[in-house]
Amino acid sequence: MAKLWTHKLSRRKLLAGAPVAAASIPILCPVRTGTAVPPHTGGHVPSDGGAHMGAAHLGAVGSVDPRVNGFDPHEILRDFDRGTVSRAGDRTVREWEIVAERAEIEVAPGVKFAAWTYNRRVPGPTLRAREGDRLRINIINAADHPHTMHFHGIHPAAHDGVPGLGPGNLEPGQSFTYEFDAEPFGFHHYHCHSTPLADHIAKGLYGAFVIDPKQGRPEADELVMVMNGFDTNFDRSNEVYAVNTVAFAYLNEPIRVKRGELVRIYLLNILEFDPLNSFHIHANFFDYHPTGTSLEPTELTDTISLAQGQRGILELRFPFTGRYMFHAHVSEFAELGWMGFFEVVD
Ligand SMILES: [Cu+2]
Repeated sequence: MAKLWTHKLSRRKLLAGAPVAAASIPILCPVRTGTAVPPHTGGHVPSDGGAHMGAAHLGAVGSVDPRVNGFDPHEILRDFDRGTVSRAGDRTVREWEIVAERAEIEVAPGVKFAAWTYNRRVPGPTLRAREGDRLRINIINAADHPHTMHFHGIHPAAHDGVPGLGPGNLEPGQSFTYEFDAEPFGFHHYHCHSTPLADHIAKGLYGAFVIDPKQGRPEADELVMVMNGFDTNFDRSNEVYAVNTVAFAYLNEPIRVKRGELVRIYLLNILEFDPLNSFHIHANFFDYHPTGTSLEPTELTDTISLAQGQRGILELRFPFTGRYMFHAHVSEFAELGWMGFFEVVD
């Protein structure tokens, strides 16, 4: 209990702009006016008590250049990797090459993070198949720690990517081909399962995994949103929160969608160190399909909470043009990077 409180205290310090936190996160700017001191002021209360902080001060000062990271959160949204396709009899076979390797990434302006990655991306590539396809995922461990690739789905134990089963941990330099069928249809994910598990996930070894139903889904503008976070000061709590890694990426540059068009969001919570994450859309509602395993939604809502590893499919249309906010309804996460806008255009 005392340990938990220490974590919370540490993060409160960050929001309060204490010197230790200010040193690690110099740029994140709390949204609430007058309730917290922006860390970039070095912990000094502005003469007006912070009342000058308004909508114009949402988010961070500056932005992350995607060329520095080698990946762009805006491209990740609509980037589906269907693998190299071949046929075996009447079946479709899909193959992917995945390399586990280290990479330094920038998760907020000026905040570097020593990540462990699949294919130098965080999240890793969004793998996409159709129900019943044969899948082969060739992984090479080019990192200096043992890693695995554990898929959510239905498959034999030897291909579950868990230490002690099948090939178990892949040592540096080792490779293995996980092979199984794409089932069940829905929205799933994959992640490293080496231990300590929380660290291997929190360092960035995860990605989204879409299995389309045989009959497909209605045509839509499809977006992948992986809700993640980063422990930048090794206190086992997150200092930066985001969708697709870069804090405030969609606040600085809103996601453009068309008025009246069906938007389908594949939403995954892969956050470590916090038990819950959430998604809230302003001025609209969405149909929610938990785990995407049914074509019928279970709920029409504007807010959904997801525990670690939970995911679902959201479908909505925007009836009006304009700018609509979306963010974690955990306000603290929103203030530390997890908020953005849709820009709805004709
Ligand atoms: Cu690992």
